[in-house]
Amino acid sequence: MAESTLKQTLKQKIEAFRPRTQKLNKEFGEVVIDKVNIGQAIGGARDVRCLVTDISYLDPQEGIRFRGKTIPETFAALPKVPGKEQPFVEGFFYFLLTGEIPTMDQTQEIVADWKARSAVPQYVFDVLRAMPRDSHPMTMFSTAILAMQRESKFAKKYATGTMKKNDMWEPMYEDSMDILARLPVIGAYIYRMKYKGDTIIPADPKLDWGGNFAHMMGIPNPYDDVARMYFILHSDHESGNVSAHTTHLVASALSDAYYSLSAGINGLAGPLHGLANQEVLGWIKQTMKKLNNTLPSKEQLKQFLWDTLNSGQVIPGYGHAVLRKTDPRYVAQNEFSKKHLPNDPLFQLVNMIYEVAPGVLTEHGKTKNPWPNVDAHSGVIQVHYGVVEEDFYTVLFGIGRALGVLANITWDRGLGYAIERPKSVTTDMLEKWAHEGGRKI
Ligand code: CMX
Repeated sequence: MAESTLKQTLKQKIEAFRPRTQKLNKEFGEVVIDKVNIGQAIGGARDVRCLVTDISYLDPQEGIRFRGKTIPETFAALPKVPGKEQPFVEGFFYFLLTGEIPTMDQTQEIVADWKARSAVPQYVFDVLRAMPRDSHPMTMFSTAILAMQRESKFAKKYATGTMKKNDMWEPMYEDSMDILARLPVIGAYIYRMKYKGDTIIPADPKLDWGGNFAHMMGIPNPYDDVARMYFILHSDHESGNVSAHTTHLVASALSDAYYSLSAGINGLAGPLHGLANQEVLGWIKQTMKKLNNTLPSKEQLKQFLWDTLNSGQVIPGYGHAVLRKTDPRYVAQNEFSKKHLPNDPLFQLVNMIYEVAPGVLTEHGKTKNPWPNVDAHSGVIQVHYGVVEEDFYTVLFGIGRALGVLANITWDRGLGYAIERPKSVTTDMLEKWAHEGGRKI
């Protein structure tokens, strides 16, 4: 296949960018941009500026910007699927990789490219079938990605011993494109095998990536637009979150994209990260069940929130390690719901929680951010369109997140980022420095 516009553009961008990174590293490596305190060493490296990405940036007040654009600006700028409200995910990936909004022709090139790469090897399905049917869908999803590692073009090229450092991004890009092309097929396969009586729906070659996912899930439109919106919103959140950082960390050892993404997906499966969307819906259902499936009053809701906190659990979907206001990804889903499902009782309940929970969390006094994150909203839209199996929701997050983390590790290799290796210290050392008022260098 001739080299695509995306790959040529990416090549030019990486080569033009590389001298900037090399100059910073060689000539300005000693310039201090931060210092680390004991709280940060123990407390998950919060606010330590030691990762670099130009693909997205998370401002605590404003929320995420993809390549400098806010969520509404991104959605407005990208080429739309004809006759649909939402943009092509394929065009969004071009934008993530290059920082340029693609033309319709450039977008269609990736649509065709991903279709050509989308065949999942049979052994991957065989592996999934060998797993107990009640395995968590995230375990199946991560396993499928890891099982496919045998296909890695990076690993094969590396094994020849002829690959130069500056050329490593190319097979990383090829692996990333292969994986992305196949993820909707794998996700929908897991869904249909596990929840829909093993009735698998083959892809429709006429459809785009998001449209095909909806089709293979067996969910009627406008679920195609839900899928496109959902994948774009969940794609990237700069590089310090668990799934992005894990993917980057593993890739820094020159592990290929399959190893790296599978590891990142395992991080996403944690309840403090991506699994929160499943937990939110479980919490909402429990609340409704206690009231014989009627909507609670605000007072009842307040009590349920306190009961959750008093039992030592977190309120899922609320709080964030960086954000200090309502997540714009929550807002985008809320706008969509106002338009498409305004009378849905679960949507009304989500809005009611938004009215009550920030006050309860503020009174509770622990969290630094009492506002909702992306996960507080996503399940409700899924239920509305018929995806009622909440343990599947994090797989949807994972398909979207792959776009961001794979774009990031392609650039990691393009710029030759080093193997990650922070330094640890002992508790004795921390206690000594604490008494001395700091580490004397
Ligand atoms: N409910 C109750 N307590 C909360 C809370 C919440 N939603 N959010 C934070 N807290 C608590 C923390 O557990 C912590 O308590 P301890 O001091 O007892 O350990 C305290 O408030 C301070 O935490 P923080 O600095 O505000 O938040 P962190 O950066 O430590 O954690 C996060 C961030 C997201 C893990 C946390 O807010 C949380 O657990 N939220 C609920 C789970 C969730 O929605 N996760 C999804 C996040 C988005 C995503 O990655 O998908």
